Amino acid sequence: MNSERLIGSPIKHLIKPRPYTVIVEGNIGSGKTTFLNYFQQFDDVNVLAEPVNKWRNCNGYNLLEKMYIDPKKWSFTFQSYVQLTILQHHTLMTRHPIKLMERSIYSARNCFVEQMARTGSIDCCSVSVMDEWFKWAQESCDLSVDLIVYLRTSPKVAHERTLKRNRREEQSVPLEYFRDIHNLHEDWLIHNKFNCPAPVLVIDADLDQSVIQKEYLKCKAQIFTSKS
Ligand code: DCP
Repeated sequence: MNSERLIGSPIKHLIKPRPYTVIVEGNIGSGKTTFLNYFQQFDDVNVLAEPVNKWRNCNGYNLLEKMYIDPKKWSFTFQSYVQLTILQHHTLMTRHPIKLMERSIYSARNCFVEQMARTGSIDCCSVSVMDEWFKWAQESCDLSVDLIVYLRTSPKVAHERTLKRNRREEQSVPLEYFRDIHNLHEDWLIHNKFNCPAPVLVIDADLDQSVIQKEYLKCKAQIFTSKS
């Protein structure tokens, strides 16, 4: 999916003009991968799927699994690695005029780290360290985003889809966790409780696959019109 080279230097002034950048957000199981797959067909779009395979294999360690088995012990390690791998996507140079990213450093902080901090899986010292990295990254790199596509689902639908797709690490994640993550997406993208880096396009992602294609078309129109 991502055949282009990761650029080493994060220094802002060395980065060439960036592409029109869209981030795709939504609960676990909301359909981000299906949405991204639809955009693979367009030559103008560089599609960057979430590096979940890296999270399942960091030098042989499955950090995603460790985080779900023992959140207090592993959440900080896991989220630090998420932050690094997502930053690599934010700073990736591309010859494509449009960059479409699954998730962002913003949802990592506002939804997942926030949930972990509130429930005590990450202590406040660790959150401070992550926030310092976040601030440094914002000052040093161009993390601008032009549009956020929010695949909005009800927590129950997201939970059911996740159980159905059967990713081994996620099988015992309770509905309550999906509710927490949903509410934080709502606080961030609908109720403006955290800083929102771009306008938000909301899609009803509870819709069935057969109907949601129409929503994708609307999205495509907005993305291609806005970038030109
Ligand atoms: N995850 C996390 N912290 C993050 C990002 C993701 O704990 N900052 C976890 C939640 C999931 C897994 O990583 O267990 C992948 O989550 P995503 O929602 O990002 O990706 P999905 O594959 O679930 O997306 P979709 O089903 O919408 O395609």
